[in-house]
Amino acid sequence: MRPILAPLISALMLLLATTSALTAPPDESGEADDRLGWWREARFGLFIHWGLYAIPAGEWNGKTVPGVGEWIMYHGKIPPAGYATLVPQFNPVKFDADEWCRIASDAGMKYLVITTKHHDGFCLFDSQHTRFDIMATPFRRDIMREVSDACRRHGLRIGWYHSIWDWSHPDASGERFDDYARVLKAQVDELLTNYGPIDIMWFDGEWIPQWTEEKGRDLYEHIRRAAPNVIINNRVGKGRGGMAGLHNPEKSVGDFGTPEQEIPGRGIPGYDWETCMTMNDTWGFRRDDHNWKSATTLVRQLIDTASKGGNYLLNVGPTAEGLIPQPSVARLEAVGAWLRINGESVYGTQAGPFKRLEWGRCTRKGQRLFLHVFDWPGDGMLVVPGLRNEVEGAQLLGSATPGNLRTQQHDESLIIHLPLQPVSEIASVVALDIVGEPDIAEALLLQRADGSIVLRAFDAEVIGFTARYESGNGKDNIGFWTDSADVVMWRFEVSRPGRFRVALSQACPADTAGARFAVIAAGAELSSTVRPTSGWTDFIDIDIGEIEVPSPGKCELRVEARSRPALALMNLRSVTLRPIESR
Ligand code: FHN
Repeated sequence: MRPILAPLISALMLLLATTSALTAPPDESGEADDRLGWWREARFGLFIHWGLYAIPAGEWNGKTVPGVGEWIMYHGKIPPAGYATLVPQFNPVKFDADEWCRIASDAGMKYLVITTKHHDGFCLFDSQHTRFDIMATPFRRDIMREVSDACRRHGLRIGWYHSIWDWSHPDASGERFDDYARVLKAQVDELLTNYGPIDIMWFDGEWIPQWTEEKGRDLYEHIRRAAPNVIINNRVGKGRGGMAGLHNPEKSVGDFGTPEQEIPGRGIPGYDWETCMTMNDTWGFRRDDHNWKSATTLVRQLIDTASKGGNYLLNVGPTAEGLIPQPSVARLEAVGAWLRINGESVYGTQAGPFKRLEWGRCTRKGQRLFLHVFDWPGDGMLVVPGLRNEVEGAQLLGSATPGNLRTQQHDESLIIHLPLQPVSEIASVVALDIVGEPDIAEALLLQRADGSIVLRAFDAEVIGFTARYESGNGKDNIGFWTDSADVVMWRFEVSRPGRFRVALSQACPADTAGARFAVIAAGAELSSTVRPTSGWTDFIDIDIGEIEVPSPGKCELRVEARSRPALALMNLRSVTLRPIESR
């Protein structure tokens, strides 16, 4: 609880931190590399959403409240006074921080990020700045204290999730938001000061209009000076780009990007990023959510993320008693079992050098490529397309018969002779040692036998920070095209020049359709407008006119916005050039 001196102590802490803010230099990239070193090595962490919302667990006054469990106050339109009735009920007698950390560590996780305060405003730690905290419950134990101590006992790095949006604080939504922002900063100071060295500050709820990039930058620099080694996500500012999950350092502050519930199709090349993912459909516990992803899906998502140079933050939502749900525990055990055999193919790796592998993914560690085979070749011949390097060796991780696998070069590809049975149905890993930097023949986009040229989203290059390739759930397209300055382009080879009809496969809900765009190729420009469809995955083909490609050779086609869309320009699945038979 709050002794009378508490506000004075916090004010002093705040003053000291602010003062130090005036003296320490801003961050230099070298320091960022030092700070992020362990995090880039780690690749895999545990996300924990826990709070009062675990008590109702998706139900209020006998009625099911739709949406994620931690949003029940909002979706259930529960007033703060009604929600506060949960405080005297919060008594997680089965909570055991050491058990949670053991589960995480056995799963192969290297760090943990837990909600210290979610949007509902309830603090799981003893704060001098609110009565709406754990010390007001029958439990009266500081969760952050117990979690941070247990993390250190189990060798886990410690991350604090903290929501900027606060549904309960009286100043967090009105004219006195700046007063609330001072409390927010003071609570961040408590979280950085009271629990020993902390490794990550993971902000969220930044999208509210009262929170600005300027406030985010101020908070980032405040933390940077108060705790130089703490890593801070891009949701401290407005970098999430309209929830697009992309990190755009030219426009926002933060040490890493935070795509959520999806793995960017090409990753976010050149930047640090972490995908956060639920195991079912909710972050906070819901007793009725049994839509669990399989262990195979979770392992392959971890691999997919690492193959694109990202971290994977996998979520659990503990119950009101303080238990991680058994389905989550079972999946984490399976992921840990896979990592005990194949961990070197994830930890400390970088993105692989291939644009696409039909049968799996690739991560890289220096001159060692880790080929994650999801689809085991029936004939035992694994074809690595375009790889021209000399090979020093190839081993199958976890194989009962260790030793080098036979490899051969064939037609600018490498063939690896595998045993007929995989080591793991989830993913078997071939560690391939190559000579020199990866030398991969880029598969040029070629004109088809019928003369057509089909430019697919996966093969596109994107210039910009919002538009990007997305796949899964009915998508195989360029999406999140919220910045009209972004350009989507293809490079391809024309062997039979002539005149072509140009068609786009596009999807765009009516409320944002209608923006103008242009297709530029071979010196010609065709203009058109985005047609409305029933949704982001309802694609239609639209004909936008004719172009002439006068001579054979390399060609480039660009799609550019010519007006600002209401939300996003379109989802673009492909551009097709069909030859017009000369009469
Ligand atoms: O609104 C929150 C949501 O409850 C959850 O915490 C996720 C996890 O990153 N973040 C916000 C939605 O983007």
